Amino acid sequence: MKTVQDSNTEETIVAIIGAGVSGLTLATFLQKAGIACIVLERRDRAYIEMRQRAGVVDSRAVRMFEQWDLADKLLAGPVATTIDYRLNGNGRIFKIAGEDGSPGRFCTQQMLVGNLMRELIDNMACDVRFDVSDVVIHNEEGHRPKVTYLDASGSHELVCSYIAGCDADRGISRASIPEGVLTKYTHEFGYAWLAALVEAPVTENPIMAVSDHGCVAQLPRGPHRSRYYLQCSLSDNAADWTDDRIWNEIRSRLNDETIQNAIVHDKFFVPLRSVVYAPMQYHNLFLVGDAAHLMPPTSAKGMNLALYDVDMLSQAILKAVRNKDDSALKNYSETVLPHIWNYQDFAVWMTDMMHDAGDPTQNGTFRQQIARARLDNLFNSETAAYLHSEYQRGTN
Ligand code: RFL
Repeated sequence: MKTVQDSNTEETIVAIIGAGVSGLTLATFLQKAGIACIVLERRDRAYIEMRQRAGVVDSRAVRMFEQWDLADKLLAGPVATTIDYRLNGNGRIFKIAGEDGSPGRFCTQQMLVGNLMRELIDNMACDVRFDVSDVVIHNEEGHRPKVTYLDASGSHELVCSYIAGCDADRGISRASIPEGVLTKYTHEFGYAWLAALVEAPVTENPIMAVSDHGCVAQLPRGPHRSRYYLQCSLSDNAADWTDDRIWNEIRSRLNDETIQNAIVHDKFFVPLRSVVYAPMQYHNLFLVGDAAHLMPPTSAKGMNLALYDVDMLSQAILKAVRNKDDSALKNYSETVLPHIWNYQDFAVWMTDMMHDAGDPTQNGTFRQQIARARLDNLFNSETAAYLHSEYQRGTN
């Protein structure tokens, strides 16, 4: 698939920076379509296979994998189509409406990434290069793009037609774009989530709970594990949150003294913020996933939006390579951004509702009552419930 020009210079069609969920998915689609690509990743394979994050591939993304005939290879079984929205311990089960044959699937990001690696590297023999460093993008107008990097054997140069920046928020792709080209839009919510992976499954429905002591969520992470998220202060750190405190807060916020302590496998803090960079392209570099936008985990959409970008970019590259028509590539950013903003709106709506409705010391009792009215609406209005379901499915 690649042409070797000399020992250190090679040629490919798409250079992909980053072997996270977006880089691996893009490479899998391109490889399946017969378009040469090389993936450059700074970490080793074992590290990437261990990294735990998201849990649900939404209906829209499932449909995308089905269209590529990859859903059964990559994804696990159907996910719960219910959410237990609790207010001070009183639960109401929200049923996600309008499933149309492609329900969301349970698949932790770790499982998806592991399955993508097996398919891409072990079955399709795609060229994924781990442990690279000093990746530099050369993307000047009028020149063929190229990427230079180092590995244990020395320095290398990849000449290509397109570069996909799939290296997330702290990668080099977005940073390679000259100052003044991108606009950064950002919103800080003013609090953080403590994420704790525990050895206890979700017993009935995934839980999103509002309480006077702050928000708590329990989401499935396999048959024996779940991830709890607890609203906390931006200044908190791991030493403030012993395992005992985590379980006491869970019992208090869910108003359920029967919950037993279980092993806490890991815990980390996520500041809740929304970020969008626009445009998502510069000459022949295209930003994908977290390199272009960050979502608060309340929305459970970060990975799903990364998959949306991959869907749009892979189709645009196919059109450019197969039909010599680069119109979709030129419009990549304009095509993708309305969807991203739509889901940022959902994320802000969801985050404000789940946090304002609880602890009033954050935003006051007026916003608390408004947020509780929003929550009630999901159960009192079919229209509100349907819109919420569309967002959960990723289909609007
Ligand atoms: P990734 O998955 O972080 O992959 C980026 C890859 O780029 C590599 N890299 C480089 N490689 C070469 N050279 C460089 N200079 C490089 N710099 C970086 C990195 O090593 C890495 O392998 O980004 P990608 O592909 O854009 O995917 C985005 C998703 O990972 C992210 O949006 C989700 O994890 C967000 N997210 C969730 N999304 C959901 O859809 N549902 C969820 O329930 C959900 N929960 C979460 C989340 C993210 C969380 N954290 C840790 C921020 C829960 C949490 C706690």
